[in-house]
Amino acid sequence: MADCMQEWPEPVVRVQALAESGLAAIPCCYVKPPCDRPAAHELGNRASDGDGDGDERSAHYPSGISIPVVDLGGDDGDIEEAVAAACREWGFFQVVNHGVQPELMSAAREAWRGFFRQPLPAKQQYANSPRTYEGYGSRLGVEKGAILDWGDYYFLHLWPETAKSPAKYWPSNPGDCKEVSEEYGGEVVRLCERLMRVLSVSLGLDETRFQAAFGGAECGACLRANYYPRCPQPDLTLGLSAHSDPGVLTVLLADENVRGLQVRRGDGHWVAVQPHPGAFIVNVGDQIQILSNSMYKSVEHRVVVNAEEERISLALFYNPRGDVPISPSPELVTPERPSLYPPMTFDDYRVYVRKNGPKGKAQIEALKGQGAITQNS
Ligand SMILES: O=C(O)CCC(=O)C(=O)O
Repeated sequence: MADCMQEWPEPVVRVQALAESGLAAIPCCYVKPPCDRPAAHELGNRASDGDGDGDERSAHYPSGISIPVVDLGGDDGDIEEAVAAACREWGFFQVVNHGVQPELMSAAREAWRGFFRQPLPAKQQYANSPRTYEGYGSRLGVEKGAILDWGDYYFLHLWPETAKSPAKYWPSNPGDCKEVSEEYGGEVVRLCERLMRVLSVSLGLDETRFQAAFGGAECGACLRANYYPRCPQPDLTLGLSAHSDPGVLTVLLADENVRGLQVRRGDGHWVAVQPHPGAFIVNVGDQIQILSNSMYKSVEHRVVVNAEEERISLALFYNPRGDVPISPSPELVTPERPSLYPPMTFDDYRVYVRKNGPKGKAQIEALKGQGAITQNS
């Protein structure tokens, strides 16, 4: 792996520590250029009260639109149709009746909330490096002088067993953090496997096609617990810059009380996601865009922060096996729709993305019609 991935290019500052120091103005390394800042009307932070009366919407959803909710308890044909429509129109959808117990979802969220609530020294022992990202982190990408995001995170490999992060990377506090995260990860991986079948069929392919192309039972899963502290100037920064996810699918457990996730529409406008109570938010990653030959596209998303409340989210990234070359599925390549992407492995793609940090969709777009990415790219 390239040398610049051994260490962070600048001393790492914990955003939570900055926020808790009570500063009134954020340091300039968090101030985004005006074109990347959220608009004032996008900064309302309360999630739905769940009564469905839409009162929360009127203030923050100027166009009254929202990402689709798919009921996985319904008929297979209806589910495939709804997922296909959501992938074509949004690249994002929420799922309900997904089979993961609400108690397990809450336990996972609370375990990670418990981790971030510890004093700084207890967390610092897990400080991560850009070599594997495993552990406690506060930046993505190794570009010196980059404008940073207003958030800390914890990153771990969950699956397969052979790739699981070694014991030293798992927090010992809260005491149940590892056990709960593993159980939660196992359930969400099962959900991803089901969604793989739905996605395959929705594109007219055999139901096993996607899973097989991404490495069968050797597909990987990683967990990122995101922690966005209160921010005194939320209009100047972002909790997480615009990016698409490099892997196959992301299953997000959003904060039950505080909103922040926004999805970019085709017209360039950002739409705030209102998490549906008990749902997971699912989005298509770059590898599905590649395998589907751009029939389904990964979509840019970002996180806005706020001055009143901290926010936590758990993102489970479902990824291909690292060493399998991935390219458009032959069934989806035609003379009218030639193959858009060269074969590349996820291991190579991930190094490329990690080196550069969140860059909207620039990374996947840069691949179109080019030679394969190598670790030196
Ligand atoms: O915190 C969120 O709502 C989104 C997190 C996300 O996009 C990510 O972890 O890649």
